[in-house]
Amino acid sequence: MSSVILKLGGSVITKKDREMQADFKTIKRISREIESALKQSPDLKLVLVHGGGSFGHRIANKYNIHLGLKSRNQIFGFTKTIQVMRKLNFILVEELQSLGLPAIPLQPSAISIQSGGKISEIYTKTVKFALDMGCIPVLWGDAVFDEKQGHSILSGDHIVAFLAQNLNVKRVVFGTDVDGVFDSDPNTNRSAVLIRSITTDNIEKTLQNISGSKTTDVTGGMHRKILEVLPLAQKGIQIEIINAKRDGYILQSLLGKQDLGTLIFNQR
Ligand code: IP8
Repeated sequence: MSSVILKLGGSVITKKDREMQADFKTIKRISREIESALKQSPDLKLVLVHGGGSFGHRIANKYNIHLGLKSRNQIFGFTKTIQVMRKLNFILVEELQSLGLPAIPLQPSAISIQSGGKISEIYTKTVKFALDMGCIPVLWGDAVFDEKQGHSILSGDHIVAFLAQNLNVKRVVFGTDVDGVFDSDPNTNRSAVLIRSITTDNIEKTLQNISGSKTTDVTGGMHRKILEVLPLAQKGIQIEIINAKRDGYILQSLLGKQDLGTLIFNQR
């Protein structure tokens, strides 16, 4: 049985414009949708990964954690970034567990090492054990030790890409706060059109039209997300980008519906 990785964007589960505020309403709704999907499809093996939103990004940015350790005061910022991410994760895991779901937090900074901002290692054995036992492993974008630069940021998207390559995964769903990938910026262009499917053949052309995220985001936006998942799509893993702010989309997506946002897949 293959697993599905669901990434919950930081902009979905936090109020991105307010420092360290979780979006409790959305977290509750999404947790219920996950519960409902697992009831209807009990064999579904689910891995959750979430982003930093207004918890991790601001503090990581303030202390330049992504640029590596250059001065002593960054050490506190490094530990603080890890702590605020644990707080956000705690809120999500508490909510899932309150519904009886066996969600288990697997702290990325404790099981990963990077080198120059790129993953050297994530100890995936723990994730596999958790899945085999019937748990829902929950990981998140985190500040991590880096063998070249002391510390760096491991984004949730990088975790997703790594896990998808190292576990038996057929589908990856990105729950974001937009409907999918547009042919131009929908915030500035009212006639922007949602691209329903991107194949590995037309991906480069599509990328030329997408700009990075505008809010404080030390790990980039949609552009980077697509580049990130390209090797996965090339390996035959189906990627879906959906709007997790829309009621029922996470549920429908987990149950296999594929026309909710943008689909990225290998045509060959
Ligand atoms: O929001 C980054 O994770 P992302 C998390 O998935 C931190 O890019 C700590 C900034």
